[in-house]
Amino acid sequence: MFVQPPVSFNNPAPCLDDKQFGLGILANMAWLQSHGFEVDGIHIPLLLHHGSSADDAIALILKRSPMLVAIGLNWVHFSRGAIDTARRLRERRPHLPIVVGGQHAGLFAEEIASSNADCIDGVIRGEAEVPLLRLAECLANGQRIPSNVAGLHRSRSPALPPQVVDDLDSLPVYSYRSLNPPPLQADVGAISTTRGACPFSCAWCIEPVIGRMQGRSRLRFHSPDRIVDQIEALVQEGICRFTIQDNFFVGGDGNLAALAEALTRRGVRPNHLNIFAHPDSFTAHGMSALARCCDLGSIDYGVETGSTRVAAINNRRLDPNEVVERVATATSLGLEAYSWWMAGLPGEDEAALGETEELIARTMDAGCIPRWVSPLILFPKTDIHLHPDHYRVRRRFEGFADYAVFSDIKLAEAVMFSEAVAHETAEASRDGIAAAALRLRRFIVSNLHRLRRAYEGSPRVPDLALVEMRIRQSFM
Ligand code: B12
Repeated sequence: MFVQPPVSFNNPAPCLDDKQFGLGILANMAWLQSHGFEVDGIHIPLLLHHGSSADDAIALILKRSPMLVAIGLNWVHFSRGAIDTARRLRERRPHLPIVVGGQHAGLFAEEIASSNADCIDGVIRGEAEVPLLRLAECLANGQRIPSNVAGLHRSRSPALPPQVVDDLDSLPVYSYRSLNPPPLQADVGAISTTRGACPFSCAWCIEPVIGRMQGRSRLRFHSPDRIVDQIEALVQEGICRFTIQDNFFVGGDGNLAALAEALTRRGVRPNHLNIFAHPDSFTAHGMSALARCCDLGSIDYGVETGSTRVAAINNRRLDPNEVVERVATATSLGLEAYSWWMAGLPGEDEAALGETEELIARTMDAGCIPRWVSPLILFPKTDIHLHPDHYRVRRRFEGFADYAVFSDIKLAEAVMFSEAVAHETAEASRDGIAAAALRLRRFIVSNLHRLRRAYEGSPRVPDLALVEMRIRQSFM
């Protein structure tokens, strides 16, 4: 039994989205199923959303008499809910084996396993197919949880390193029908195209670290045909809008053109294909392949900052003129281009914020739609967290318990986000960082006329009212 826990049973309006179906859970379910195990999955936030109580959710899990419960803790904000779900299950069924897994759990595996030994049998660090299969086989044979499962941290015993399935394409395709209740948006699905460490080393990002921690030191890509297999399987489930939000962009034009070719060759035409990218990931070659292979293509660009000085401090390549040129190319090819920005980066002072505003304005003039401004969440094991003095940063959060504050904060409180800002820079206090995010969001709203002007007379005008509503909601 796989469980997507709530953010917290006491926080009905969490600061970050709680309705996602984690691809990691779906992948593990497909894997165990392909090895002959019966799998079931409960998405507690959706059950609560549809009116069930916490007790109903726990009772529903137990009613299925699972042999093993695996609770997903992939994102920071589910911290308290994951542990609380385990505790409620343990109170009702003391001998039921319970493990926790997912990316966030992996970051703090020892701490979680040792502080919650009363309700959790272990925490899986890393990719979980191999350890889960081993656990399922042992439990099915009437054995107890063995002490030598790859990646499984138990209180007091040292863990073996994670073990992964080497051939990525041999993993079975996953289904959005495996978790219940079904997703709120029935026609949208995310596609997993890569696993392993990101080759870039942006100082704030955990992705170079997390891939290695999960047991895969290099970034590995699914083949284009395997990605189309996954898309085809989801089309059968009624999904027609797809998003690729992982490190696919690292493969640049080559991988994008190969995917577009495979889709066209196999007669699979998504209504919408969305891809997350760095501004320099794709040239006109890759972008036109994307535009041709689906009804609507879109690219979400993580631009993050407009300051070349701040980008350099944080080991991120940035050429503002190139950013404008790339987003302009995207929109001229009929793609929707979106931009994402951050506040609170080391080195970000008044002048840098001004440069970010300038780049936001220039990209809007080119038709690129700002999606969001997020204060940096400083995660452990990132270069900034490891070397705060070098970046002139003060860390506010260290362990699992500190980061669990993300479970408590409500959406309305997160508007200022200050409690959850995990660091301070030499240039900005945590209130200053929250204020900087707000300033950039306000700047976007007061410059929406630029977008209207950019789309004047254009045959395909994006829903600018929706754009405005999203940004306005973030500070009202
Ligand atoms: C794609 C993605 C998303 C997609 C989600 C798509 C989806 N439906 O899952 C989107 C864009 C929506 C997203 C959003 C967010 N994300 Co995100 N995301 C990723 C990304 C790039 C890939 C994850 C992925 O799907 N991998 C493919 C699957 C198959 O692998 P996997 O997740 O590693 O899963 C394996 C193991 O972790 C484990 N596992 C996973 N789940 C479970 C569950 C159980 C029960 C068990 C036993 C094991 C297990 O087994 C899996 C298979 O081996 C990662 C970074 C990365 N490169 O991995 C960030 C990442 C996980 N996200 C991150 C963050 C912070 C967020 C946001 C909070 C951002 C924000 N500020 O809003 C939101 C919140 C998500 C939400 N719940 O709303 C952080 C997590 C850090 C943390 N400690 O919390 C990461 C590491 C990125 C980063 N650079 O900071 N994300």
